Amino acid sequence: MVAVVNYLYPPAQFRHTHLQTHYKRTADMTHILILNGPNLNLLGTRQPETYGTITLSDIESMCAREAGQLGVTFEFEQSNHEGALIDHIHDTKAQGIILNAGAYTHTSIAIMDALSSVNKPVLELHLSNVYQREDFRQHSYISKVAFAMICGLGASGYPIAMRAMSEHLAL
Ligand code: CA2
Repeated sequence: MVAVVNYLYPPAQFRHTHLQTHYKRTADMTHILILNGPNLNLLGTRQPETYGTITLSDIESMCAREAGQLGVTFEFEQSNHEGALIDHIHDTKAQGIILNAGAYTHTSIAIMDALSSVNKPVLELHLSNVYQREDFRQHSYISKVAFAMICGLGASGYPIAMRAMSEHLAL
C-alpha cells in the first residue's frame, strides 16, 4: 500500500468560492513541492523516541498554516518508492523543492540526478540531527544538489524550510 498525500493549499485570502479567481490567483503565486520519502508515513505511530509523536498529517497541517502566512501554495507528497519520488520531481510545477528523502538521502544517485535535471532550488530536510546518528547517515547525495539543509528541528523544520524556500525564491 502506498500512502500518497497531495495537497494544494491556497492561503485564506485566496480561498474564494469563485473557482476562476482561485486558479488565477494561485497561478501567480510561489508554489513549493514538499516531498517525503520512505517510512515517513509511519511518523507518530512507531519509534517516538527517535521521530516524535507528530504524524505526517499533523506536519501537513503545520505546512498549510505556514503557507497561509507566507502567501504561497504547496503540494505535500509522500512515497515509499524511489521511482515515484523521481516522478514527482520530474512532474511538479513547483518553483522549489523541499525534500526529506528519508534513507534514500544516503543511497540514491537516481534522486540526486532527477533533482539536477529539473534545475530548481532544493532544500534538504531531516527531522533528526543526522550528524548525531550512525556514520552511514552522515553522507548525503541530496546535499550535493541542495542550496541548504535543515536537520534536527523535528517537525518544526518543515515550516522553517518553507520560509527559507520562499525567501530564497524571492531573491
Ligand atoms: O531524520 C530524518 O528526517 C530522516 O530523513 C528520517 C529517515 C532516516 O533514514 C534518515 O537518515 C533521516 C527515516 C524515516 C523513518 O521514519 C520513521 C518514522 C516512524 C517510525 C519508523 C520510521
